[in-house]
Amino acid sequence: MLFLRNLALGFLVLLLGVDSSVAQTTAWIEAESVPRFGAFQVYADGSASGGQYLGTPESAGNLYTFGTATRAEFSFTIANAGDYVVEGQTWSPDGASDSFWARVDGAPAAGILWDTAPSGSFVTDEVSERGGADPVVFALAAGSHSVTIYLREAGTRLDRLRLVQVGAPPPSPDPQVTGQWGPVIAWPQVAVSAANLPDGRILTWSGSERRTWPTTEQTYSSTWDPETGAFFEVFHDSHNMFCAHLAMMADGQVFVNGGRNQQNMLCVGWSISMNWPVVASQVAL
Ligand SMILES: [Ca+2]
Ligand SMILES: [Ca+2]
Repeated sequence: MLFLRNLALGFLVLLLGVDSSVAQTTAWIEAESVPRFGAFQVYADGSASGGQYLGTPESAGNLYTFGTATRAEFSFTIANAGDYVVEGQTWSPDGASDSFWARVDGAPAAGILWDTAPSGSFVTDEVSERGGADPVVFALAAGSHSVTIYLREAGTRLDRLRLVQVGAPPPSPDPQVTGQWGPVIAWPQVAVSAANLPDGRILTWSGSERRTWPTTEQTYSSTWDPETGAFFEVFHDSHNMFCAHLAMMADGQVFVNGGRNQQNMLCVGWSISMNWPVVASQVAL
């Protein structure tokens, strides 16, 4: 297991940038700047963002059944798909001037009854639904979306709106913890066996040819240094180590037992001598 873990760590070196998902908040849109219809009017107020807000005179009356005649149309563009809330700055002067209707992308058909926060000044308040969610969360695709605010109670004031992404965006992976995939590496051979050497290099070898297998009694092997990306190749011409078994020895050498030979051999090498001396032969199969 230790060998396998070390081998995995040895390969987890690599580079490249990754996607980083960051919660998105759109810019505020001033209510006085969007297309308005019906009884909505622009009022001057030094405490409002931009010095103005959108409202209706009390003479406009209340609209306790949803209707579309008096409305203000906001348009937002978001780069990230995700869950969003609509954040507004509102002023609710009294208990009969503290609500709007709202819809996002024309839904729901009957409108959302948004009770705006009681206040004596402009405050931040997210679109909520009476008897329902507070705030209401909208699942939005990337792209353009409309938020439309409608008259419900005359005298309710709207300064500005924006979209705020909510929920936990996928965390950016920490390459120090998870590793990262890097570019494809042109390996010198089809690696049929591998060992993680004590100094961090990766030793691999093929059986017979580099990328084919005509059962010639030879082996192509190489080390790869993950710090430099450099390969060092050694060709061994008397022993095909395909399907051989390997073990890491206490002194850091790699011990290879067997392979494709009719007369199997024991090879040991690499850490010091950088070759594959045959140390013994086994009984013929
Ligand atoms: Ca009112
Ligand atoms: Ca404003």
